[in-house]
Amino acid sequence: MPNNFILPKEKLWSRRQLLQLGLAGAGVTGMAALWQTLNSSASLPVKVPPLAAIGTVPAVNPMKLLRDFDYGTVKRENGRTIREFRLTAGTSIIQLNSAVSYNIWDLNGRIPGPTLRAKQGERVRVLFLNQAGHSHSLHFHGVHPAEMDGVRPISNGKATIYEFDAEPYGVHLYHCHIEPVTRHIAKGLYGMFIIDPPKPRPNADEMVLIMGGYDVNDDNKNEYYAFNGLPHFYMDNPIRIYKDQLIRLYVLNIIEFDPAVTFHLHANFLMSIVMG
Ligand SMILES: [Cu+2]
Repeated sequence: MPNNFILPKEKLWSRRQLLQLGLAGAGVTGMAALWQTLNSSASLPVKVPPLAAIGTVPAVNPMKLLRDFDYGTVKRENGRTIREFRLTAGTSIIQLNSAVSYNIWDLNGRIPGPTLRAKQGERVRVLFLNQAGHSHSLHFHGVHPAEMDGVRPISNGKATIYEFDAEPYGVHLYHCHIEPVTRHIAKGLYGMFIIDPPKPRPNADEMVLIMGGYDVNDDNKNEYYAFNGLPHFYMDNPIRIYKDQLIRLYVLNIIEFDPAVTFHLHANFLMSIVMG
């Protein structure tokens, strides 16, 4: 199995960058643990197959991304809950197969970017640092003020804050909005943004499946297609689940250059909830 992130980078926010955003020294009151506490009444615990069961794979890989949710950090400001995320755009080389590597733009060293997760009505704050050598931005689908639409370019080396209320609940997308948008998305600057409903859904083994494409010869056609960043990964590494347990798939199609694709599951019963 090749290392699919040949140039992994630990992107750290310096105190200087946080000072620029006026955020140095802000107190963190909790993270995923608080989220779990808030949702502790959902229902029975869910069993998830251990990652070790899939053998030797890179540190960042589609199997890990499958059940990886970024709940950010929770802060209280002026009596209001703020859920804060940090996203850094960078560059990496991804090994698409044994013969083809491809220069990508990544978010927090991965493709797709982190699956951000908030609850409807919370205040969402996204700190965006661009270290990808080109102007980029983050545009969130959903409802937010025009000035938070993420169309304004953020130059290389600069940072900005996007802040808005998490509305409405459902499965959303975020991506870079710099022209040509198709190219900026196809090279990796995208991710899923889940807003959970006020009343939690029943506990389930939840998984993220993001469909993407790679146009490696710049002909505006995709040569490779992937779930969660890497072509054919799940063909060689089947997704394991437990019998008689509710499964919830969050599915997103971010394939550029193709008008439509389908998602087909080989199973007897599937309930589909189409969002946006
Ligand atoms: Cu971009």
